[in-house]
Amino acid sequence: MKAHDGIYLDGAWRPAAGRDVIEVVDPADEQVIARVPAGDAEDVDAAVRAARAALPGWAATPPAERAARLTALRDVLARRKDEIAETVTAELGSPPAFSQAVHAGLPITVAGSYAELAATHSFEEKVGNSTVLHEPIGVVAAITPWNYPLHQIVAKVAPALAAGCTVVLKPAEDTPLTAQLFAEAVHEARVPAGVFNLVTGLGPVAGQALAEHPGVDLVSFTGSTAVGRRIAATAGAAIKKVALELGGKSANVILPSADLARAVHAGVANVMSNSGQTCSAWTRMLVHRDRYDEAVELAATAAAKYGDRIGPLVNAKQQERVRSYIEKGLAEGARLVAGGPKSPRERGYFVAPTVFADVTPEMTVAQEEIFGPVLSVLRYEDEEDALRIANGTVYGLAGAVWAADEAEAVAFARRMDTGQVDINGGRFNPLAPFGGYKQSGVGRELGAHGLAEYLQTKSLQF
Ligand code: TXE
Repeated sequence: MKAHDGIYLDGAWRPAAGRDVIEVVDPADEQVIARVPAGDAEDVDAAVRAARAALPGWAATPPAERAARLTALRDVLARRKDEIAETVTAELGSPPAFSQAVHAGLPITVAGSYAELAATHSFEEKVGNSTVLHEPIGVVAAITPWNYPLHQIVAKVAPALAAGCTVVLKPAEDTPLTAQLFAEAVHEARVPAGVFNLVTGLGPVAGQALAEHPGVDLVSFTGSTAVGRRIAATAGAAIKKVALELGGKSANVILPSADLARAVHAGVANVMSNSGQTCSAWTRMLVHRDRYDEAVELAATAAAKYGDRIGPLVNAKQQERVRSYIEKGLAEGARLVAGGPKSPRERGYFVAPTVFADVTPEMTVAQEEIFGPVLSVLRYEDEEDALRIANGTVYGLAGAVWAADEAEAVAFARRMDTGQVDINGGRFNPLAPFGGYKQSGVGRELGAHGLAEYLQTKSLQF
């Protein structure tokens, strides 16, 4: 695959100071498909300097002009959609149709929503005898994961640019090619030099140097809870703002009145999509004991049908991690009704769509984020029990409630400790805030709430 052998710095591709390279692997066949530079602390420093130098000019650029650059960016992403989808499929392994619709499609919508918000948002408001200014927070460090390679980038960079911030992006080492395509798109959209910079590199080297850099005003991170905790601790000591989007263990609560088949099918599809590598995935299905056996049978049949339709996991480490969680589920007494620990193929990092029944709330597979195509089906006695189970993890990112009566589902959703709940299926809304309660994170992405993360307020008193 085509790749740049440099980093995107101050408006051009330049050689990296770091000598190491990252080998990009196609997870479907384990072949190396490209090599990109592994930037080091010196590269990060150069990128932060470029972002800092560009900050005053970009912050002072009228929002309408920032909106025009974001509209141009959206248009480039739309024009290069096929190429983006092919690149995501090559380095993440996702099926082509899913790459087209979601990996390449969603970022166009999100970039477009921020083009509109930049043009319409009030960056100034009157409060009594004061004028409150919403000013860019400054230089943003964006550290992103591989699971939705372009979406994760756009969900940070688009609001940052809309707000008037400048950015240094350190994408995941597994999916740097999509990040390079994004840098090309930013360049084509004529975003001024230094406003956006890309340093590909390893998490503990480039990522850490970026998160710790004194020239960064906000660290926006999406990834594991372990790394998020570390970034928050470092930023806390430096009194620096963070936005963290971490793991999840979301509950799909099927109330007794719900259309069971519909809820179970949607629940299985949600978990298997992107091979389970979705932080908001409804990995715990909660079913009333009277309908439990029927639900388990429906879920097992639905999962078996996925068979070959799901892609591999992103790398060998994730495959091994998911496999060991499946082993743990078996060891702790959960009943396997679909899939299992054995890889369905000789080559590639595949895991079979897996469903566990007789899962109890305290089991590891019901508590920890697995990040693979593994669904746990749990039984509840009554609504209070369902609520206790739904709220009984350290996470609170997303969830779902199903009921015959929408008001009944909403009443339950209000009592859930989680950042987003789909009512009877729900539909994606790029303007609705997304983010976690409890250990699922700090801050929100998307829409005006996402934009607010990149702004700070100043009051002028008259
Ligand atoms: O995450 P990491 P990994 C969860 C999911 C998954 C697990 C491990 O459960 O199984 O995390 O995935 C950068 N300083 N999620 O190992 O390491 C890294 O280079 C600064 C949930 O891939 O957290 C990458 O760019 N940065 C999730 C990013 O952090 C560091 C998405 C994420 O990688 C760093 C992905 C350091 N010391 C994984 N170490 C979600 N919330 O959507 C690594 N990085």
